[in-house]
Amino acid sequence: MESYLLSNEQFTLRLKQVGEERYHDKHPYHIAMHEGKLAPSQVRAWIANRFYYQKNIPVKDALILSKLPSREDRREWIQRIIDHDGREGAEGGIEAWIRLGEAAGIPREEMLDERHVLPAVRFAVDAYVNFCRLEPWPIAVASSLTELFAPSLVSKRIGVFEQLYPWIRPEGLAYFQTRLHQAPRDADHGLSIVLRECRDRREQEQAIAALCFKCNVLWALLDALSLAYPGGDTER
Ligand code: AHQ
Repeated sequence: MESYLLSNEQFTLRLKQVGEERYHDKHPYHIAMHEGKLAPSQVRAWIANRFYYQKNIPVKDALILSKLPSREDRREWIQRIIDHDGREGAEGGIEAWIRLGEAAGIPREEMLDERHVLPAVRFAVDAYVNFCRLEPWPIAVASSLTELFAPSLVSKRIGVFEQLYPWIRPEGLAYFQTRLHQAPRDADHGLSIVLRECRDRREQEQAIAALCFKCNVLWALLDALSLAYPGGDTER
């Protein structure tokens, strides 16, 4: 493997290439979703399973927060936890995702008791949380950089749900609207940390591998759903 340090531009390009090759917008389940081909049961399964991912985001962010050495980085990073857990007067993303479930006909208790969460989804999400628990903090931050690719996917998804899944009450889409400004803000901060902290080629390659790992986490979640909820156009 080459050992020279990548420039910031080269490093950023390598990170973005990971998304171009492996981000979950290219998974057959998402492609079928975007073509309006998912049955309500498949959409509800996606919402109920993704809830397990969403509720663990502030947990993994708290694990990363505990390792950030600078006050400046902690002051920015803590906002991610508040975005999901909410605060007095602002319910937060976890509550908004529960409301997405209710808007799609999934009772709140069925979201909260995780009865629909598939074993492989649990394993993939738990692997992500443990990755952030155990890896050096710049590498854990690098695994969040799938957010570089999220805004275009989420903005497309809003239109898809409005037009192709009108049976989902529109107020359920509020979560996705908030991500349109939260994700770019988070991605900018995460990328600045990774570019600043990965000071040799080995660390740069570790950060790129961390982003591949995270793409695999998101991909595995949809693989599990494809297996458990086949039919329609999610056949691989
Ligand atoms: O709603 C999402 C979210 O809050 C986050 C946090 C971030 C991270 O720190 O890993 N990743 C992420 C993502 C969210 N939504 C996913 C989607 O498809 O709606 C995309 C996912 C991501 O791209 O990592």
